[in-house]
Amino acid sequence: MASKKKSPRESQKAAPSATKLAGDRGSGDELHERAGGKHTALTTNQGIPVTDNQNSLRASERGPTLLEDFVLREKITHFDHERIPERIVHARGSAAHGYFELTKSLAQYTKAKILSEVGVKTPVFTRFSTVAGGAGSVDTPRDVRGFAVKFYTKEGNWDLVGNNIPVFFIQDAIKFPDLIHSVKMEPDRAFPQAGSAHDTFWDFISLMPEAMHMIMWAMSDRAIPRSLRMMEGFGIHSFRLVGADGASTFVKFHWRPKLGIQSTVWDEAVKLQAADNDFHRRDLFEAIEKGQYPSWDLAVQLFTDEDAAEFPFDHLDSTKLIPEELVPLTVIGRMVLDRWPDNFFAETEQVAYCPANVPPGIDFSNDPLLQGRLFSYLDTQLSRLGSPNFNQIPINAPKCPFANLQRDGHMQMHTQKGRVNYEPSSLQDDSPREARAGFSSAQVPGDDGVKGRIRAESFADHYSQARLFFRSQTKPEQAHIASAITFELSKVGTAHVREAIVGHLRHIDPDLAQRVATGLGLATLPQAPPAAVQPIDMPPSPALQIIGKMKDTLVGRAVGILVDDGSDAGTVKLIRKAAEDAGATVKLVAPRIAVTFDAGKPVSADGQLAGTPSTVFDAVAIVLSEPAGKRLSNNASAVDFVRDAFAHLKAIAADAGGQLVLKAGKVEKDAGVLDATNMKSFIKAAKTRQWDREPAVRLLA
Ligand code: HDE
Repeated sequence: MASKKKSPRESQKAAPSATKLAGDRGSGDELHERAGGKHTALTTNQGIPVTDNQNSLRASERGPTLLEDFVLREKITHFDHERIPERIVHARGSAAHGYFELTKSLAQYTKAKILSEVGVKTPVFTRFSTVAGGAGSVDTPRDVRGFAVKFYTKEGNWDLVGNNIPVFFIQDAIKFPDLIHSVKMEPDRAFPQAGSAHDTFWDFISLMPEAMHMIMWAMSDRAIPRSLRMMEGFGIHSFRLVGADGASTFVKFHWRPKLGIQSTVWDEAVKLQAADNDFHRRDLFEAIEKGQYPSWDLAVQLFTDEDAAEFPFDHLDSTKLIPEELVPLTVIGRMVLDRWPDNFFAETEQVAYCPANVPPGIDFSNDPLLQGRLFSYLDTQLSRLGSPNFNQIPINAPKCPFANLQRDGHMQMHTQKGRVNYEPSSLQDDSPREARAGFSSAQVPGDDGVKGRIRAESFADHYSQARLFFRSQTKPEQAHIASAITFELSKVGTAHVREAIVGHLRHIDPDLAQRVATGLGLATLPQAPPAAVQPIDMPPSPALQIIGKMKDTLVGRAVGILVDDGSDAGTVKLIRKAAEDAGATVKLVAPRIAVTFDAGKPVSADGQLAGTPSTVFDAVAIVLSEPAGKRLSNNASAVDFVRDAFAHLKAIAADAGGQLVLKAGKVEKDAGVLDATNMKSFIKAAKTRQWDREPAVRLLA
């Protein structure tokens, strides 16, 4: 140790005298040498070369710092202003660059080039987010996920700002601030962070029957996704596709993940919050780094005004979806995310989406929720990014030519030349003029109704689609919904709020209401509130399930193998090969990061057991020598590793040593607990979850 060369910072701490310090400090000396002379010179923002970035300018050896020190002042002032306001909603997010490629033209419906030029690759920037938590909150709470895509089209930016759930809590934008206030941390106590399981949220919901359909989704496993790569996305509102003649067709947009849709189970989601705050962000980053580019199909539902008139609900009401059994989905293209941002702040933080950004050929519907959004996003960017010139930030700027006569403002980045800054004008040949062809609104006749704060009669049915969703689920999914509502209401201290929610559930499904009432220990079923419209039974839609739609694949999933000194190298190799052949990533977990297998070969593990629980994998294998098996049977992390994998319904393979840990974890043999040599069955089991096991491992409502 004594002979080890110290870093400049270490030398400074240890330096006994200022004379020594002076000798050490020159960044021109040791730091430059280490840099091998390849680094650019450090300068201030004014370009003045900085020769000492370690010591501020002082009046004397031990005297005060001088105000004159512009290097220090500039550096600290900039640092003091590094943060901008986080988004009021969707503050925590992760994003990636990629492209969209159209595979089927919609030219007969729209003049939008992006939807009619097959084979053209359009750059995109896609940001996924949670809604309620702050920017520093965790990735895996129960929450809706944002799914926002900015297409840099030839005709201007198109932002499809959607969610991973096809409906929303409220019908009218005027309620949005109240909804968000209720779900965010309570204003007096400032908790809970990033969670809906508290009184104010459920109080608001109990008074908002229109939220019941969305509540079914938010309490389903859709709100605890396994990966951002395994989420569906929805534009939610109806939009219009507009042809050159102004005629229009309604459209709903859907993203379908190529890896299939997959979620976690609740206990796993809770434990993931402890295991890895950045679970989803890391997963997206690692997949892109490995070249396993996440990708989605873009599909549309197209329908006319006449079709819409036949629906047993109003499609302009964002609390309703159009079952795909009623209007089928047509896949029209795919999105591939293949590049991680170079800088989180410059891109992911500063990107400004806005549903009002649509190219010619796409237009809005009269959905009152969408109409409010058309105002909100531009407005919020002004306070978040601080200047009307936020569109000049590279991530927000269109990649097609753009020109107008908007001028000046804070942080204007362009030197706008010429004498003419108005239109019409006749003084300058190259000043921008109205385009001959460009954005034009759909030709839709206005109605002569009476102005007023009105809700259409057709928005009055609040329960039929909640019932449709619940009754379309598999048994385990129904149990998860009932359990999630029971859990959330158990966190609500106000009895009348809990009872009011159970009252609403009676309109959705009496059995669901009874299960939640029993879970809450209610002696009698509370009254159902009066319903403006009696709910109807719609044909079940299996497309609303997760379990029924999971893909039979291990691609994009992860298998963890618990090993230790003496593990059988052959067995590990066999499992690795089987899992990798099926498309999975394999990671070794061990009590120490360096282990030696039976063949005497040193191996580095990918994760240390104490910090790598089985929650971060989709299936696990335990390969241990007998002595290691005995040793780890007394290790809480190892026992939790297998017990959690079992409780989270994952496939488990174990050899003889591994069986000892299974025994310690009271893991019983079942169709998903297999011998380490039975790779065919293990891989088959790993592709799904062992739903039949669930009643044996947890009490569900
Ligand atoms: Fe948003 N929403 N929202 N929202 N929203 C924002 O814009 C708003 C709604 C959605 O990754 C804000 O830039 C209102 C529905 C996403 O940067 C803000 C209403 C859907 C994102 C805003 C809604 C969304 C936002 C906050 C009720 C699904 C994150 C920061 C009418 C279709 C985008 C910002 C990103 C962000 C307002 C409802 C999706 C305040 C007023 C419905 C994915 O403008």
